[in-house]
Amino acid sequence: MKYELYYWPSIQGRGEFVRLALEDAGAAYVDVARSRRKAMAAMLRLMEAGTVARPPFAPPFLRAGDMLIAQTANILLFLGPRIGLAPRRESERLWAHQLQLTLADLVDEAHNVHHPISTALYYEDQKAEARRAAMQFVHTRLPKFLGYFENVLARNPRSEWLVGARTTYVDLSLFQVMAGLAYAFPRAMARLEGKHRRLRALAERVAARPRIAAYLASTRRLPFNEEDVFRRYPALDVT
Ligand SMILES: N[C@@H](CCC(=O)N[C@@H](CS)C(=O)NCC(=O)O)C(=O)O
Repeated sequence: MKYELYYWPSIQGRGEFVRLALEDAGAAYVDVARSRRKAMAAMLRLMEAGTVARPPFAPPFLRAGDMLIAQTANILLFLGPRIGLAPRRESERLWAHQLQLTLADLVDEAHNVHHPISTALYYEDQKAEARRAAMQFVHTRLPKFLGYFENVLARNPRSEWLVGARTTYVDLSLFQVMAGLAYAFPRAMARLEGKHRRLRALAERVAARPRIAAYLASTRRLPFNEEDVFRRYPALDVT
């Protein structure tokens, strides 16, 4: 099976969670919008109701044979077992999905710090509100989410991964969230460092996995930037 990943070509964004799973598995895939001219138009067409029976609302989405699947956590729920990155038992699969959805909540909250009023406005049009949102996020929500995932790691009796005995797509996503947060909130993350020993160790183990290490060193891994979900605005890295 050759997968087609549809995502905006110039940012890591939410597409990166899918990309990391495909890369770690060594799966055959095409990053459509980065692969050829006019691919963006094809991607946008797929989102228009009327062209396909089940149009996605937003990227990322994945074409697998005749299926077109959107929503990051949903894509990973589908891909995980097919590429060897999901647990076998149903209860553990649901647990992995639950954790992935919680990570999606964290990603949304991190994004909404720079877009607290609306995604449809520029950051520059909502700077004052963004500063207020940053205070709440950095002091309350970020420690709560990270504490939760640290605790999940501490409670897994079977391994140092999040779910069961082996690496799953959720571990790869947690690595990506930690990398994004360290980029966007370097001071806040440095302050919290001592409290999340297991999270940091997990992120290091993921980064050292041979296919992930090769991917991170390649040109396929775009740098973080200020068009992306995680953005470095010093005014929002509050103390
Ligand atoms: N809940 C969706 C969110 C998808 C999403 O927000 N995609 C962004 C890029 S990362 C987008 O292009 N949104 C366009 C829009 O919301 O109009 C997911 O997790 O995949």
